This record gives sequence, structure tokens and C-alpha cells, in this order.
Amino acid sequence: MMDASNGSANFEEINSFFDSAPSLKDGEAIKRKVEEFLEGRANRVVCVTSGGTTVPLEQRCVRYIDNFSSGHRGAASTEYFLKAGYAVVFLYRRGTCQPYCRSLPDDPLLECFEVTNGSNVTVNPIHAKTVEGAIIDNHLAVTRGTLLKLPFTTIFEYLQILQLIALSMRSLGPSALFYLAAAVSDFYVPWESMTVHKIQSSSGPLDMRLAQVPKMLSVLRKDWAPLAFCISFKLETDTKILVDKANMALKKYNMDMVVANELLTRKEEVIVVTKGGNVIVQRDKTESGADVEDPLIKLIVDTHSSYITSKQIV
Ligand code: PAZ
Repeated sequence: MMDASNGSANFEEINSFFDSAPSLKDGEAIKRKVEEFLEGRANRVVCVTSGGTTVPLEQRCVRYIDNFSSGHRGAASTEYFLKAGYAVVFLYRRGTCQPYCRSLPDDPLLECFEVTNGSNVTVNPIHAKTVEGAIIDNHLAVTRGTLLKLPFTTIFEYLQILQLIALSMRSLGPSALFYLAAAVSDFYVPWESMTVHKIQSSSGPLDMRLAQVPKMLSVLRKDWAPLAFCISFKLETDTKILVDKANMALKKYNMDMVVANELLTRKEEVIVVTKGGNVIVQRDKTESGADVEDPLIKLIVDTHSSYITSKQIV
């Protein structure tokens, strides 16, 4: 479902994807939010995409195809980008991991709080520090106006909102950064050929042909935000092909960086692939709780700084 190195931009396919997609609910409101968020901003802005897209099988969707992505990478990276002074547009899959909530238990409401003295709700002392940290950090990002969160569920919503964000960020030139960590479906059912009502099991085994999702990386690079610094991700389960596939994506889509990761070790290590060579980035295993996103975002921030400088000199 998630290989991203397939074919060069087919603009006809891309147009037809957008023309036939169901119209984006609240599209105007989302556009306004993005524009208001970006208004007057000259400094660095990153669009972090996070979590996996779904592929509906019915227009009145009961069933859909999904993928494994937890959104941890996107949420953690957002925190480090904010710490580094970026404003972040966080385009995330509904229900996946959120910035500053990574260390909370699975059911924060029920596990972090308790009822004391009859009806007072208090924080369970075991979780007090984590809850306090999460609330303060999130509050800071929101009050400073540096974090805009936009949810998606389907592949249609994801690509429509990404296009809208990219077109709005275009004016930021090289200060704009795209960090595309979402696991984006490679195959989908085009809306017009999708059955309206719930597929009936009484009709026997399901035989379904999926179309390929057109690759949007080239159009992002060429049309939507040509001066932006673009980072895509490449996930594989076979390490033997990982770096080659990342290199192919780097060239084919003219990315500035491709972050290659393997499913089982993705929280330990990533390989940053650039035209200038590859760098292995690992989490600091000597420090408990250290994650790979910390050194990864440091490297990206430095590389983005050099990129901005190089564009200013030219
Ligand atoms: O969301 P998560 O933290 O569970 O995993 C992150 C990831 C593996 C989805 C991301 O690092 C990635 O590789 N995204 C692109 C996947 C792909 O379409 O190849």
C-alpha cells in the first residue's frame, strides 16, 4: 500500500484524481484557517504530515483499507520543530498520536484522573508530571500561535488538504519545509467507480480492482511550492531494497531529502538520504526515553538553514 517511488508525475492523472474526489467537507474553513495561521509569517514554517490515510470501499463508508501508522513519528517531530522555533501545520490522521501526548497512557482521561473527596477530579500523582508537561507545552504552542492541527481520514481528504496547505505556503519560498511522514495509500477506489451502499456479503467473494494513487511529490515540488525544502519518507520491510528505493525517490521526485526507515527498527534508526550522501541517524541508547526524532530534526534544521542561505545568495 505504501511504496512511493512509482512513476513520474502524471499531471492528467493528478487532475482527474482531484476532479473526481468527493468535495472536501469544510474546505473553505480549512483554507481560511491555514491562511490566517500563515498571515504575516516570514519565518520558517513546516508542514508535518502524520498517520496513515484510509481508502474507503463504499461511498457511505462502512469498510475501508487502512495501514499501521501510529502517528508517533509525526507527533514527536512536531514537538522538536516547535522547540527549534518553527511554526507547524500538523496534518494528522484523526485518532493518531498527538504532539505532547506521547508519554500519556492509552486512555489518558480514565487513567490519569481520579475522583477524590466525593466529586473532585484530580490528577493521579503517578501521572501528574506527564500531564502537567503535556498541558503546559501544548498550551504554549497554541497561545503563541505556532501550532495548527488539521485532521484527515481518507486519502481524498489528505491530498486535498495537503494541496491547499502547499499552495498557501508557496509564498514562504525556501523558509517552507514539507516533512511528509504520513503513510499514504498507493492504491484506492476512484470515487465514481465506488459502490454507494454497503457491499453485501450475500453477493459472494469480493473481487475488487484498485487504481493507483497518482504520485503527488513531483507536483508538490514543481507546482505547489517549488522553492520549499521537501522531505519525503520511504518505508520498507526489506532492508536490502530500502536505500535504493529511497535514492530512486530522491531523484524521481527531486526531493531535498528522503528519510528511509524499516518497519521494525523505525523507532531506533533512520537513514537520511540526500544528493550529497547518506547519514545514519540513531536514537541515543544511553539515555532512557531518547527518541530518534531528536537528532533527526536537529540534522534537518541545520540542513534547512544551509538551504535557506544558499537560496538567498543566488
Ligand atoms: O507513524 P509511525 O510513527 O508509526 O511510523 C512512521 C512511518 C513509518 C509511517 C514514517 O516514518 C514513514 O516512513 N512514512 C512514509 C511511509 C511510506 O509511505 O513509505
